[in-house]
Amino acid sequence: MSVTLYKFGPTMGLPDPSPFCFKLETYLRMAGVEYVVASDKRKKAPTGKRPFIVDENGKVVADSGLIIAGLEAKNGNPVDGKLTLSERAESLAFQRMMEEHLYWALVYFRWIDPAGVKNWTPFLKDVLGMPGPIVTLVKPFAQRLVRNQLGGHGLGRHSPKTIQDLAIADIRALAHWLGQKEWGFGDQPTIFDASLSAHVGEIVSPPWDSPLAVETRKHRNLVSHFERMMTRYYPELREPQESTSGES
Ligand SMILES: N[C@@H](CCC(=O)N[C@@H](CS)C(=O)NCC(=O)O)C(=O)O
Repeated sequence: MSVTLYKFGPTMGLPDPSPFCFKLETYLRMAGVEYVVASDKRKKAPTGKRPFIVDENGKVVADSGLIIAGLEAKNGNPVDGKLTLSERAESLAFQRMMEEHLYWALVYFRWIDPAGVKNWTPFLKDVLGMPGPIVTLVKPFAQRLVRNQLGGHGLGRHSPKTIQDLAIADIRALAHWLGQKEWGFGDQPTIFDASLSAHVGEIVSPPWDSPLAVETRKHRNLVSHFERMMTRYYPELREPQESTSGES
């Protein structure tokens, strides 16, 4: 029996435009959890957010972190089991930084910043799973929701330059911490790496420049880490020559 994964869908050379869906799908592959991707783009989790899964028993579980924690516990911690408690604490702190702070700057530069919106709009058809004319109608509502979320979080109350500077501080911290390490902890990727590659991927992969992409591309170690993860876990999305690199 496999779990059913509800995400948005592949776009921009990534498995998903949401770093949370991207991270979770990477985890499923890392842990060898069998899954099928649901084709239903409308079904909602009780939280109203994606990703969510329907597990083997038909139970809906929402939130990438909770889903991963549940699967790790159930399957004997196949991915983070070797980390010390101190490493787990570090991993969690970085995930919180990416997912509760950097993520919101990413959202700002996609949905609110005028340059981002102009370039992001063509992808909304894939993201929302709606025909173009419906997307045109829905976009202002989606933007209002995002604006409210950013205001509620607090980041959206700052100037664009401050949002940019705050996010760049996160990116630099990640780059300095990763340094020349292949993976965040030890000789195998862990949940930290799934989250890092999802965030870096969402920043550098869109085919337009954002201040976050310009900064992130300066940190070759972050970009190489993302590329390593893609080659290892998403060979089907890489260029033909990269998918035969021998990593598995
Ligand atoms: N903490 C959640 C965050 C999920 C999340 O924010 N998903 C966004 C997409 S990146 C979403 O579904 N947004 C729709 C909405 O807010 O209505 C997780 O880790 O799964």
